[in-house]
Amino acid sequence: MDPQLTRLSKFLSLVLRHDPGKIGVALDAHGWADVDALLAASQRHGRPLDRATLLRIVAENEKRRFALSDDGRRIRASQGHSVAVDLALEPIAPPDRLYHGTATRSLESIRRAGLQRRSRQHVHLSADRATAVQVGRRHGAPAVLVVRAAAMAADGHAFFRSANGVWLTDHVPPQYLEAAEDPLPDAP
Ligand code: HQG
Repeated sequence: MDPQLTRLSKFLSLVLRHDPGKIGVALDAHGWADVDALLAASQRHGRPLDRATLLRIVAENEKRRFALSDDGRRIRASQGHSVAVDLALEPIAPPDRLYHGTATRSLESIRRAGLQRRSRQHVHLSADRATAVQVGRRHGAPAVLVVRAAAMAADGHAFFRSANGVWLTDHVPPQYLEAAEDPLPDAP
């Protein structure tokens, strides 16, 4: 994505996941914002965003972070919220194993307390290891934790998959974490 679109995409993540009040936009209970209201509020706050640009961001965002409603009148972030929204996702059976990327310095605490949501609404997991490495790298020297997801589900923990393929759950107790893999080299 070109740098200008990336900047606007980050701005949209901020508004639609964390701080809609920053530009005076309202999210409904399921996290949807009215597109017209969002465009107007963005303009008012010095972010020139028109409908065509918004549609490009939705279409071209490499993680497909945003979704439009079927009628195209509302938009929401598909995951990653810190504000309380109910994405109304149906629980689904996870694969046997899921992956979580984190910083090596967090491993000890995670071993003790399990994976916590922290500031977000869910713990975020991925179906593949490579994605987890990228996620972990955002926090420092990355490490990948392997989650025994099917065993968790069998014990009654609910799993969800966001519209852009991120696996979500409330908490991963430590007993479902496999031994951490070696810290990964910093190079890709
Ligand atoms: C860590 C990005 C110590 C957890 C990604 C993580 C993802 C603990 C950090 C999405 C802990 C929270 C979310 C414990 C959890 N002790 N540390 N007990 N439990 N943590 O950013 O999963 O690019 O809120 O390991 O791709 O890194 O924004 O979560 O390191 O899908 O679309 O606490 O954000 O997506 O960090 O990332 P975050 P995350 P986007």
